[in-house]
This record gives sequence, C-alpha cells and structure tokens, in this order.
Amino acid sequence: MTYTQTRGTSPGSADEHDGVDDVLRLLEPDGSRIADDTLDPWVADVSPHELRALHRDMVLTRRLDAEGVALQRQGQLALWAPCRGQEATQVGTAHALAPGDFVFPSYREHGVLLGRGAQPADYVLAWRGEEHSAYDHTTINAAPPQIIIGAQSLHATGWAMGAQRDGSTDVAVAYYGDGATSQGDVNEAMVFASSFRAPVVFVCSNNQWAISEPVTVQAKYPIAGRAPGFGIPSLRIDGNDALACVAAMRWALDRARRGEGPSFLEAVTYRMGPHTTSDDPTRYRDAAEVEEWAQRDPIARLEAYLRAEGMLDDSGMAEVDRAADALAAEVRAACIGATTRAPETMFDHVYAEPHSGLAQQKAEYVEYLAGFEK
Ligand SMILES: Cc1ncc(C[n+]2csc(CCOP(=O)(O)OP(=O)(O)O)c2C)c(N)n1
Ligand SMILES: [Mg+2]
Repeated sequence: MTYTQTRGTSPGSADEHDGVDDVLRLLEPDGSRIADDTLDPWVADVSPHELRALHRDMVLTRRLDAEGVALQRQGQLALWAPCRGQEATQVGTAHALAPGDFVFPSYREHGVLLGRGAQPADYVLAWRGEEHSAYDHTTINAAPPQIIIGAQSLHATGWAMGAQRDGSTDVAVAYYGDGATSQGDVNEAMVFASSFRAPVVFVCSNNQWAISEPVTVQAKYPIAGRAPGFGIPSLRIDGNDALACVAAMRWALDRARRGEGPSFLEAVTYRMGPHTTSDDPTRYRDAAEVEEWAQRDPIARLEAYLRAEGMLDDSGMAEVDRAADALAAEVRAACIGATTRAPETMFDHVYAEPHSGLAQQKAEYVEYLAGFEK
C-alpha cells in the first residue's frame, strides 16, 4: 500500500508536533512565495486572474461573516458561527472543486458556500429559523450546514460510494473541525472510505479550538498523522495560505477522480473570533494568542503577495471592497426581508411523499398552535 507521509506525520511527542509551522506551504506569512515539491506541481498553471479571484472571494467571505455577526447582534439571526481567520482554507479548497462535486459542510463554512455559488439568502435563512435547510442543495451541490459534529463525514462517504457506483468522476468533500476528529462518526467514515476506496476528500479545518477545548488536549499527535493508519494519504498544510489550500485540494481531488480513493487534508488555521455568537472566548484563551495569529492573517498574506507581484493595486482593492459591501447589503436585505412561513409548513419537505403518520403529526401541531390564539 502506498502512503503519502509528509511532514507532521512522523512519530514523536505532542510537543514536537503541535507546532503550527510543521506544515506544507507556498506563501509565507509575509506574502513571500516559497517552493514546495509536493504542492508546486498542482498550482503551476494558476493564473493572475485566478489569484485575484481567490483574494476577492476571501475578502467577500470576511465581509459576509462580519455581516452575519452584526445581524445576530441586532436580533435578526438566532445564531452565527464566525469563520474569520479561516478564509484561505474555505475559499482555497472550494476553488479547486468542479461543479459536479458535492460538499458536506459544517456550520462554519460560509466561504465554501460562497465558492459553490450560494445566493445571499442562502447564508442566513436557516440561522434566522426560516428554513430547515439553508438552500437548494441541487443548485449549489452542497448539503445543509451540519450541526451534529462530524456526521457529515458519513454522509459524504455514502454520497461518494454512490457516485462510485454510478461510474461518475464527481467527488464528495466533508468539511469538519479538529474537535470532530474525536467523534466516532468521523473515524467510521474514514474506515468505510478507505475500505471502498470512495472518492471523498476529508478537509479538517484545525482552527486550534473546539469551543473552549484546545486541540492540544485531544490530539497528542498531528491529526493528519492519523489518516495513514486508516490507509488514507494525508497532507498537513498551512490553512492560512490560500495557494497551498488550492494545491492540496487539487492533489486530493485528482486522486479521487483517478479511482485512488479518499484523501485527508489537515488545514492548520485559527478561529479568530468566538466559537459562535453565544460564546465569549476571552474566558478561556489569551489575547496574546489571538494577536500572534493575527500576524498570520490569510487575507493580508495573499494581498501582500499579489501587490508584490503587481497583480493588485489600490484601485483593485477598492473595487473588491465595493463588491464585498454590496454582497453584505444583499445578505442583510435577504435576511430582513425574509417571509416567515406558517409553522406547520415545516412538515412539508420532511419526506418526498406524504404519509399518514406525518399528516397526523401536522394536524396535532396545528391544533397545539391554535391553543395559543385563544
Ligand atoms: C455530536 C455533537 N456533540 C457535541 C456538539 C456540541 N458542539 C458544537 S460545536 C462543538 C465543537 C466542534 O469543534 P471543531 O470540530 O473543532 O469545529 P469548530 O467549531 O472549531 O469549527 C461541539 C462540541 C454537537 N453539536 N454535536
Ligand atoms: Mg475547531
């Protein structure tokens, strides 16, 4: 069996491996371009146009994320899970996908949805409680944001096994966090994916925290290092380097399309904000740590590279900022202008066909609601 064992996967103590610099990268935190034998071949053809698109989508994601937080603070959304700091992982990996691929995101993957072509309402309606699910999955090829930690890894593996049986070259992608790798679901999904050589990519966004638990408590060995034990090759990449994320994802997708089965990416990144709008991270982490990671900002890094290469200037930046503000305004309008449907319509799309049990539940619920009108 062939494993791709890379940096961060050799045996050793936790102390040797919790280093965030033990990763593959193409852009240093200051934006300078470095070579990497594993990643370089996968981005040799990336054009200035694509690089600018990556940067633009990252700026749009950050702006959209800030709008989500603001809408929650103003009482327009029940909850929001901020992705600030994780834009390179999300936008970079999504950028490498083909239209037929299908993503299974967590609740934090706003930049992945942007990459799939989500519409303004798609980001907010579920968080406002207007929809069970956020969007039409067949339009953007994305499953609903998963709240049950790690469950989407099983759904992605099942979808991939279906695609495999259809003889398709489409690939499933499961996005989950560092904390999710401690869940049984994720480990079961990896066993199935490996056993059936399912065309699935596992993208683990190691943002250093699972709510208030630091990754160092639950991972005494690099998370990417676990995958070869399942027979799944892995790469541990700098998740704040958009170019490295594109490269690694292309590597993984290519393996899947060629029938070589699953791959695992550990994208080492940082959750710059709270876990959700219900969380206060100052209770459990130091300001110094947040400040340290601010120096590794994924957007500033790509911006510095593009400016140094003459691919971006002030007027280009101003245009991107205008586009970001326009998206935020559209998201806000979609949120505030949403029509609240009758509560009993929540039964409408649970099953493809109606059945008597569901009809009974709906009738009981309507009767229950009527009790409040007296
Ligand atoms: C099965 C399950 N257990 C517990 C929770 C509560 N919970 C919500 S988010 C979270 C932490 C997840 O951390 P991680 O996988 O690192 O993802 P991140 O939130 O950092 O993106 C937990 C324990 C849940 N939603 N589902
Ligand atoms: Mg996490």
